[in-house]
Amino acid sequence: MSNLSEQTRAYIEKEEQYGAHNYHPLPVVLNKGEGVYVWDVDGKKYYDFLSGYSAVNQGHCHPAIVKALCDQAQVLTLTSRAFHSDLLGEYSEYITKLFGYEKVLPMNSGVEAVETAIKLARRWAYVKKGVPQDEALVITAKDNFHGRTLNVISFSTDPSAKAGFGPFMPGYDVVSYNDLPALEKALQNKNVAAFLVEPIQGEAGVYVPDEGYLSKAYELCKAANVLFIGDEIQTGLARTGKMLACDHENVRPDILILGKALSGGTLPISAVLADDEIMLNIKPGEHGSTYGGNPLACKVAIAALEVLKQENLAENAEQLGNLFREGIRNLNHPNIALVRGKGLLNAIIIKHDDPDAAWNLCLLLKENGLLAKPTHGDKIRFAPPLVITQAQIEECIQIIKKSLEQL
Ligand code: IF1
Repeated sequence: MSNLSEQTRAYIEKEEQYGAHNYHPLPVVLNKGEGVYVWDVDGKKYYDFLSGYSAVNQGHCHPAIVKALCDQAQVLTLTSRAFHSDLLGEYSEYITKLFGYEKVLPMNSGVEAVETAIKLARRWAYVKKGVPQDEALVITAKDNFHGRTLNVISFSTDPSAKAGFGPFMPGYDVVSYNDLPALEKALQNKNVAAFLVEPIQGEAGVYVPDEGYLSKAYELCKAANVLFIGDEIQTGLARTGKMLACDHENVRPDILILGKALSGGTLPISAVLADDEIMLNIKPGEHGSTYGGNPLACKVAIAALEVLKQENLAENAEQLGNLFREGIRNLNHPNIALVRGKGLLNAIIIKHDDPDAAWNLCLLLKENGLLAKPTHGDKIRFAPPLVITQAQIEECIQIIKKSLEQL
């Protein structure tokens, strides 16, 4: 904290004094965001290469999304589902037609949507597959990240997300990611309801599975009468160069989970999409949430999805992602072990004998005007808003180059 301005230090100290210490943020205090940029309280401008963990795909404070938020906020924000609203039907039709499903169940945070998907899969297993009550199994992948509720961390393999929070929920089987034989073996259990998987593992350091893994995994699930649940909370909504990461392999998840950029970073909005055969096993009064499907969220989500389409953000992510990975590889820098990713979801694996190298590089990047954060030690995720331009990507590669030279 040595080279921080007085006011930055004051903000951080107040947050530490009165706020839980459940994060270790980079020492920067932001007070403005616009497009690919954020500013700190000292007026310094940065490229945002985290994008709110991929919630700000459309860019900070996108005018069309903010307009939808502000307009609807003056009219009606919440009815609860005890009554109908004029927007839930419109939004439900819009999003189900956009992604090609029969029904949507609206929730708020990503993990709530993951919980909802698991409940739908278990209920389908009991009602449609004939799995004995309370014996449904969900298979997940090692190094998964699907959120932080007690049920979801029950199948985490990351001690920092799980240790010290037991007891945990039963009913899960974990197989190594990108490992079809392991999945095939686990699918032999007749009580398996679903396979829950991230098309690319984000928190694990942008782990891209082999070409064909997702489509083969889907086929294995179908052969075993098991639902394929795609968690696209981070990889979805144009981030990886397609509307959904599963689109790269033409896989249509039986249950699709969306979140984060569904609101363009304005408020928590998540959604679970499935066909009637799966969705209608939950009857009225058997699942819900106070804010799920609120009219404000419906209006904002339509605007956020419209922006993705109208601004061709998936195509932009595809092109600029290739440019980014090529530019980083061409640095041929000794401290870069590799760069991997798809579209504008990328990570650089740092090779350095100093265990804090990734963190120190992020501090240098900050000094040089680019905000990024390490994930799991030696990996740095680079995920700018998808509205970034080629010139800006090229400038950021130079910032990364300069920072590496200062490391
Ligand atoms: C944190 C990163 C982590 C997610 C996927 C569900 C959720 C997430 C694939 C839950 C949330 C966030 C949570 C945040 C850090 C960030 C994250 F990968 F995106 F960087 F942790 F892995 N499925 N990811 O990525 O959604 O309930 O948070 O809305 O918890 O530290 P949520």
